[in-house]
Amino acid sequence: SAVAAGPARPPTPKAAVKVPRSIDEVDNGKVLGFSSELSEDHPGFQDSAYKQRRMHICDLARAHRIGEPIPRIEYSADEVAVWGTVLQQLRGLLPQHACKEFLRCWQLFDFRADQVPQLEDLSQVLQAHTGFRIRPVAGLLHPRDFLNGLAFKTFHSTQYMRHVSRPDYTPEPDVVHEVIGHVPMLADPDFANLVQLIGIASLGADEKQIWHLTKLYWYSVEFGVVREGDDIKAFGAGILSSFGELRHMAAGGARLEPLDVFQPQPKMSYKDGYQQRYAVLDSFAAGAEQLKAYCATLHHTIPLDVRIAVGLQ
Ligand code: TIH
Ligand code: FE2
Repeated sequence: SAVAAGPARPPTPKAAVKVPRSIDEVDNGKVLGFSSELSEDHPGFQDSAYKQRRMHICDLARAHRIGEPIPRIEYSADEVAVWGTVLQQLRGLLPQHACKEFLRCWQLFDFRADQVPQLEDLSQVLQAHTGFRIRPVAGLLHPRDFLNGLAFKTFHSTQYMRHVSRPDYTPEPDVVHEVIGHVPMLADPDFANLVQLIGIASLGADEKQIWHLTKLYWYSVEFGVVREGDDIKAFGAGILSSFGELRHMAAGGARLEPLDVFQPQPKMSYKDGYQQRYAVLDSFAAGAEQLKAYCATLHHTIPLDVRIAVGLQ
């Protein structure tokens, strides 16, 4: 065997992994970063009014309970202006650089430059098309909870706006990223299936598997690109929601490497700016098959009631 020889030792008992039985058992409170406390290199670090505004929106997310409508945010004129700027810039780039599934679903949403879409309304559209719903969250959620949510077709989403000084790129998820990057893709049934599959694979996964799944999610759902004929198109939300990143991709600013879900994935970071490498899928369907094949190798037992709840036979 390839395992290094060592003194025989009984395996260390693993802490039991708690498998949520419904979305109510998925905690949206373990936020690891980018909540209302910003690090020094964040574009809004010096802006106390901005930090206060985020605190307010984060408090609303923390108070939200499943089954209640997502609170509507009255975005300020400045926040609407940031949204409008990003939308207008992206409108000039997406038709050429976004994948066809994205462009098809984009038409379901009537985004306007003078109004930031409300998560509650988007959640209703998604529920009608793919059964996905949105749940507000105060910042970057713990990976296990985030992935577990996907199993129950629940997408945890931030609701605050990126800082006005950097409409082109933010190091973190924000409402623009969620609404433009993720929401249209989640209206596509095949994509939504794939995303739920990553979530199902995370139920009962050990820490190592959670980490691998987090990276697979990052290199596909966040930063994946796909071949369309001779072209490379974006489907990753982190590319679709940032006109800086999208230009970087369009200019060939990053290496392209095929996604191999069975291989260890490169390091991922929220702090290193534009990606230096994008993982390429030959087709959406092929990528989905690969991910499914990987998920099938994770032999952990999902209790029967949970299997039924997420629609597994
Ligand atoms: N960089 C993206 C944007 O500016 O829209 C947001 C993020 C995507 C993934 C991680 S952070
Ligand atoms: Fe994201």
